[in-house]
This record gives sequence, structure tokens and C-alpha cells, in this order.
Amino acid sequence: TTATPASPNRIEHQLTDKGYVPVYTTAVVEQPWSSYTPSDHEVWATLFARQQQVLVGRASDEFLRNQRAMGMTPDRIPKFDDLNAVLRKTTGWELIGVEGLLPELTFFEHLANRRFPVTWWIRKPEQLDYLSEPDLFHDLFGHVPLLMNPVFADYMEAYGRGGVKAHGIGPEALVNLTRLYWYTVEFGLIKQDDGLRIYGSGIVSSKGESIHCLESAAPNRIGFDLERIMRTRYRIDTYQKTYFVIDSYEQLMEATRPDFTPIYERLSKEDSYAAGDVQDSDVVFNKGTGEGWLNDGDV
Ligand code: HBI
Ligand code: FE
Repeated sequence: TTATPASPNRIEHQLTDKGYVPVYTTAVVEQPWSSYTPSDHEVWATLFARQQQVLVGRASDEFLRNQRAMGMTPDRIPKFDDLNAVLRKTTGWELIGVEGLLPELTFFEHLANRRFPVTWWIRKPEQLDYLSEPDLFHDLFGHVPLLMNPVFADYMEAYGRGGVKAHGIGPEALVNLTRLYWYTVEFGLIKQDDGLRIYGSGIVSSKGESIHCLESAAPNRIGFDLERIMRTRYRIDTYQKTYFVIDSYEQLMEATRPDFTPIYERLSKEDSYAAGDVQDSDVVFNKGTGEGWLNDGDV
């Protein structure tokens, strides 16, 4: 049965033996801007102001610069049409409204065509600090600014094309590619002259992890290595045990140039790595203490 449980978010949930799971809908929806309530705009304004404050000195220069260049309004939910006017002429990307998580192939096809799916609804006040699926704040505040950067914009399109190909190869290839997305687009760090900085959307949209990823002694911080990342399991329900550090967005783009098929081949014969393990071949910025880590739950 599809039932929408207590969760105030609009995404349909299916009742399964694992409880309520989000039902993937591929529908593209117009942003219902006039139906946002004052409370919705208040949630945006609160999260925006809080993250702006936390990200000074923590987010990458490129992220902060592009966030300003986007002209996002801090006091109310931005209009996709307004952001698209800027985005289209800068890198040819455009935002489309969706109900929430899309089936992977649908998601990849959008990225391959420079369309970024943005959830149209925003979390409720009682969900300020955590919610299980991406909402408008995560997508808009977290993902959109770097789409203004031409090199990162190319990377995201290349990722989408890679995803469509991986989908054709099979589920293991998809898992490898999803790990790459997870440890770069969602939870990536970048090295700047003045230290490590955040560019991953999952981090920049979370107050706690914005601080934890740079300042806690618990996690590993390791130099970017595409194949190593594709082999590494990750966490969905806690802070990451390991953050990977790129030297530049160009490094990301370069890493997607080769055909991944031989890499998938190689990886299909190897075991994956636990999220918290450090490998001998790693460039280690720091080896975490592992404090507070849970032993189960790596995916
Ligand atoms: N759907 N709307 C949306 N947004 C995402 O970030 C997203 C998705 N579906 C799948 C997905 N991300 C990840 O599995 C990617 O690694 C493909
Ligand atoms: Fe995301």
C-alpha cells in the first residue's frame, strides 16, 4: 500500500517489511512558489542564515563566491526561474522541480542533460537538524552554487553520462559510481592554500557536519583516488568516517575522462573497503581516532 505516514514531507512512502520507504517518482513538477507558507520561508531563512555563518572559513572559496553570484535570497525560498536565468547563461545548467529521490537512471539522464533535480518541498521546523531524504534546502543551498563553476558543471554532466553507462553495465558498476558521487559531490573536501575546505553538498547543508568534517579528530581525511573511492563503502545515517580531499575541481573532471569499464572489471574481483579503514596506498592528511564510530551500517 502507498501511504503517507506521519512524515510531513509530501513524498509518497511505501509500507514494506522495512517500514516506510520513499516511493521514487520521476515526475517533474513546477515549483509551487505561491503555495509556500510563511513557515516554509522561515525554515529557509533560518537554515540559510545559520549555514552562511558556519561556512565562513569552512566552505570552499568557489562555493561561497558562487553562492553570492547566484543571487539567492536569504529571507525567502528562491524562485527556480530566477536562479535558472543566471545558471543557464553561466554553465547551461537548469533546475527542475521533483518530488524527491529519483530512480538512478532517471537521475543520471537529467544530469547528462545539464538538468539538476531539486526537491520542491522544504523540511518542517522540527526537522531543521536532520531529515532522511534530500529536501529543497539540501538541493538548492547545497548543490546548486557549484553548478555555476564551469569545471564542476562539466564534471556533473560527465558523472550523469557515466551513470547512464554504468546502469547499462550492471548493479555493481552502479554501486561503484554511487560511491564516487557520495565521496565527492555529497561529502567532498578540497585543499586550498589556507587549508582544507568543504565543497560537498551533504556537508554544506548540515551545521554539525560542516564543523565535524574539518575539526573533529574522529574521521580520516585522505587524498582523492578514484578507484580507492569506488571501492569504499560509506555511511548514510551518521557523519562520514572518511572524507576524501581533491586538489582542484579540474582533478575531479580529469578523473572522469577514462572509460570506467576496465575499473569496474577490476573492482568486481576485489573486496570493498570498510568506510573507516585506511589503506597503505593512501595519501593520509590525517588518520582519524575513530571516536564515536558505529561498527555496523556501512553501505
Ligand atoms: N534523486 N532527486 C534526486 N537527487 C539525488 O541526489 C539523487 C537521486 N537519485 C539517486 C541518487 N541521488 C544517488 O543514488 C546518486 O548516486 C545516483
Ligand atoms: Fe544531494
